[in-house]
Amino acid sequence: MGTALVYHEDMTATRLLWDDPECEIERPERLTAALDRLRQRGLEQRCLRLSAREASKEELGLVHSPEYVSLVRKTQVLGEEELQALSRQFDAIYFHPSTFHCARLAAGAGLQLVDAVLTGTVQNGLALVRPPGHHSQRAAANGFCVFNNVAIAAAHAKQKHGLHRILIVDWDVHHGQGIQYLFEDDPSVLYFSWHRYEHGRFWPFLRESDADAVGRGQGLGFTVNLPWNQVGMGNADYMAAFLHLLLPLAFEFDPELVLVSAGFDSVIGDPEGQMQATPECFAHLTQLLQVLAGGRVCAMLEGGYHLESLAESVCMTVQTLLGDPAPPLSGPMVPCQSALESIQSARAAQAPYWKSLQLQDATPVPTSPSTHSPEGRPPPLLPGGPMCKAAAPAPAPAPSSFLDQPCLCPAPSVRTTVALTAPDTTLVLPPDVIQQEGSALREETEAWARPHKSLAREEALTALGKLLYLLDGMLDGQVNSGIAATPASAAAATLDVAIQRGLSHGAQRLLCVALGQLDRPPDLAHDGRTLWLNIGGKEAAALSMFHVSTPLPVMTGGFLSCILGLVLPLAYGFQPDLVLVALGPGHGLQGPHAALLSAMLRGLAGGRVLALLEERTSRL
Ligand code: X5A
Ligand code: ZN
Repeated sequence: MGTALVYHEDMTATRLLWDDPECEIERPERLTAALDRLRQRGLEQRCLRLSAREASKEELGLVHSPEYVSLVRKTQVLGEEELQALSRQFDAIYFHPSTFHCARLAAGAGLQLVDAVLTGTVQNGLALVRPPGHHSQRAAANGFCVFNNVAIAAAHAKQKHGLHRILIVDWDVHHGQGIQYLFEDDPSVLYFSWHRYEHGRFWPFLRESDADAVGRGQGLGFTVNLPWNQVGMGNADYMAAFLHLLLPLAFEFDPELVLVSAGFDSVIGDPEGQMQATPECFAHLTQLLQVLAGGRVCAMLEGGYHLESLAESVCMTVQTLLGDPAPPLSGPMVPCQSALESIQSARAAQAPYWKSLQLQDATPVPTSPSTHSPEGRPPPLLPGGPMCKAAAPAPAPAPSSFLDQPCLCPAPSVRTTVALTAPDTTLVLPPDVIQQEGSALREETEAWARPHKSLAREEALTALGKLLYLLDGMLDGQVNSGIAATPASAAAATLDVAIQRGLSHGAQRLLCVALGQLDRPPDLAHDGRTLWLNIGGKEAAALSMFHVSTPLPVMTGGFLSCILGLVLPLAYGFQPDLVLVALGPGHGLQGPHAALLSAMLRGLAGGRVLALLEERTSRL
C-alpha cells in the first residue's frame, strides 16, 4: 500500500549561530545527507513524497502550554544576543530566527504522516525532520528539541482518529524523557526507550531514566525504560532487547499504531552514542515492528550525528518500510553481559504489569557466561523460559563464508511466488505475489523422488517439480520467498528433498522450522549446515546442537513466546542463508500463527524463506 516520505527543505534553515560544542552536532547537513542518500539509492523515488506543513497553534497545544508556544514564536524576531540568552535558559538548546518555522514543520510532518497512514493512503512512512522532538516537554525545550513531534502525533492520533492504543518505540540513544513525562500516567500510550545511561552518568543524568521508572497511576507498566550501562552495544544487544523485552509487551499491548522516535545516534560511528550496532540492524528492528498494528508504522527522525551512519541507517529503515528484505546481520549474535543484565532488570521491573513476562520469569535468563559457547559468552540472544532448558547451547555460527559473498540485495524482481500443483484462478493475490507456472524437468524431479516411496504418486511428483523450480529461483536470486503446496502424505519426503537440494545448490547453512508432527529426515547430517527446529512435535529435546524440539508451547506462554524466546534467537545465531518452514500434520496452528512466524523469519537469510504447506491448507 506504499510508504510516505514527509519532508520540507525549509527544515534545513535552523542552525547554531554561536560557538557551543555541545549543540554544534545538530546541523542542517543531517537532513541533506539522509535525503541525498535516499535519492542515490532510488528509495525516495519509490515513496509517496509529501511536503511538510506547519502544525497549528491548537495542534502544538495538544502537548505544549500556550505560554511556551508563544515564547518560541517570539524567537522569530530576536537578535543573536537575545537568542543566545534565551537558549541558555534551557539544557542543550539553541534558537535561530527560523527555529519556530522549522519546529512547526517538524511537528506538522509527523501529523501528516499519521494522517496518511490512518486514512489508508499509505501503509507506513518516515518523516525526515529537524529540530528533533523527544526531549521537549510541556513548557521546555531540551536536548536540541523544541516541539515534541512524536508526542504531538500520538495525541493527535488519539484525539482526531480515536485511537486507544499507541506504541512509541524510541530507539534514539538518548532517553526521550519528554515523551515519558507527557504520557507517564496514560495507559493508552506505551512508551519504550532504550538509552545510554551508564548508571546515571550520561546526559540527561536522570534517575527516572532507569528501568524502575515504569509510569504512574493508570499508566503503571506503560513506560518501559531499558538503560544501557555500557557503551558499545551492538546488533545482538539490540535484537535481544526487542525479542525479550519490547516485543512480548508490544504483542500483549496490541497497538493500533506504532510511532518510532527514530534517532540514529544509536548506530556505530555516532559521537554521542558510542554504540556498535550497524545500519542493517535498523532494517531488522523495523521489520520486527512491522508485524504489529497491521504494519502501521510511522517513523520520525530524532537524533543521529554521524552523517554517513545516519544516511545509511535512514536508507535501511525506508527500504524495509518499502518491503525489501533486510540484509543479513553481521557479527556473532551474542549479547554482552551488561546488556543481559539491563534487559533482565527491565523485565523484572515490568513483570508485575505484563502476563507475557510472568510465565517466563519463573526461569531467569542466563546471566553467567556459558562454557559451551564460543568466546565464553552466553548463548545467542538468551533463549529464556521453561522450554528453553531443553535447548542446547546455541549452535556456534560456522565461520561465515556467506558474509563474504556479495549481499543478497538488491531485492530480486519477484518478491513472492506461490507454487500450487494446479494454478488456482480464483486466488486473489497481492500485486507483489505471483503464481508460478514453471516446473523442474521431469527426469530431474523423478531422480530426486526415487529414494522416497511417498513421492511415487503423480500428484506428489507434480508438486515436487514445482517446488524444485521455485527453490532454484530463490537460490539463483530471481525470487525472494515462496510458498509451495504438497499433498499431506508426501510432506516429510518433500521437505527432505528440499533440504538436500538447498544444501547441494548453494545454501551454506539451512534453517528448517518444522511445525507439527514432522520427523527429522533420518539421513540429515549433524555437520552444522542444517539447524532443525521442531515446534509442536512429541517431546521437548535438544537431541544435538542442531536438532531442537519442543511441544506445542501451550503451558509456557504460547506460540508467540516460543518464536520470540526460542526460534528467533536460535535462528539469528545460526545465520542461515536459506529458511524452510514446513507445516506438518497436526501442527494445530491457526493461519495467523503461521503467517506471523513467516513474517518474523523474513529477517533471516535476506528474506529467502520457503514455506511448505499441505495442499488443502494452501487454499485457505
Ligand atoms: C535528539 C538528541 C541529544 C542531546 C544531547 C545533549 N538530542 N548533550 O539526540
Ligand atoms: Zn539522541
